[in-house]
Amino acid sequence: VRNLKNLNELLDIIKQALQKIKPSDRICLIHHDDADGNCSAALFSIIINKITQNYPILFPVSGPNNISKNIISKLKTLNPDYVFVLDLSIDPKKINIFKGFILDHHIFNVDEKDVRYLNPRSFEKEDDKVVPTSFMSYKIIEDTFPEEKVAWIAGIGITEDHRVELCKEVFENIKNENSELLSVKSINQVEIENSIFGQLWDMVRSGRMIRRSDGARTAVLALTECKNSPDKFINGLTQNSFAIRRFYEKVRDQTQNCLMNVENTGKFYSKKKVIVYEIQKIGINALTSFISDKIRQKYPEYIVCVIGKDSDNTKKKMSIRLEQSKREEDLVLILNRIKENIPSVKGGGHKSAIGVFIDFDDLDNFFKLFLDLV
Ligand SMILES: [Mn+2]
Repeated sequence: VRNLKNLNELLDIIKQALQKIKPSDRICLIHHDDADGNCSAALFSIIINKITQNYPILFPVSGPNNISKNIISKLKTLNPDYVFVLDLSIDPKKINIFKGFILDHHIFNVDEKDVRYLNPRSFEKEDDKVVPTSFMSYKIIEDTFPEEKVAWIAGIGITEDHRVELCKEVFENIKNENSELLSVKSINQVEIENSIFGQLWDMVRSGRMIRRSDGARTAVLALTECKNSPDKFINGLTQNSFAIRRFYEKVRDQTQNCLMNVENTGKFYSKKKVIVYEIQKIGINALTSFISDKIRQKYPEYIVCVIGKDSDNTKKKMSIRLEQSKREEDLVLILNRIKENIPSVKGGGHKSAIGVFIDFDDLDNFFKLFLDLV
């Protein structure tokens, strides 16, 4: 973590690091498998291809603790010249045998002295003003290779991370580069989610939902393949985007029933405006997070809690969402208060979106406290 003054300084450090890459260098990218991480990986793939004429080798992972021994040993075998990590708050020590950096925007717990870990939170303390990784990746490509019209890729990651207003300039660029994609009256989170960018977000995350890390990799390859023609991505007209289009349709079809059930089987707490909904397991990953986003879009006045159905019934995964323009609560603050009272509760996230892991037996207590704190 460096003592950075502002975003420009952070971006300059990355640009300088990228300038050292030689055309013959081999590069690996470890990235978060959500839409922000996938879009960041696609943007870096485009940058690296410009420099080396080759694409990096991709390692999508589902979280900072999921960089397995298997991945590290694969990296050792590949022996790349650089390893770059995107959108994950991992300890730089884990990859210190390689040259490279970690570009992240999550709340971090990393050795303060390690200069290879770059995070805008080191100079920006206000959560709402912390930019997503795909925004930073885009700023680098915009400065270094302005001929690449790839604002639309960054727009997808920014939409997922709820930073549309903060990163308005990217959507202004999309208007200029691909006017057919943006017909919204004003650029704000709700309108963008309801535009084609809502569908693009679903397409990019459908990869990991159907095929886990292989699917996330397919999403990155599809974005990279279609960098100059988002219409090809949307319609699945290249090899990888064709696969993504099929994953997307599968997710759409399989979640439809689930979403129609909310009105009948969800618990609506009308005084506090909270919905609690438990889903049945269907063979899709990251389902609670997807379903909770969808319910939030349908009931923006409500705080939405979605409980997943696990194979063993001792632990539960939950996704909780709220619409920032309608609700004042800070879900991270609420979660921290609950953690003080119920030790089995784990998880974290952003003000408007958290993931929670909890012992099944503590579930009732959790919601008693949660409703009190709302
Ligand atoms: Mn992110």
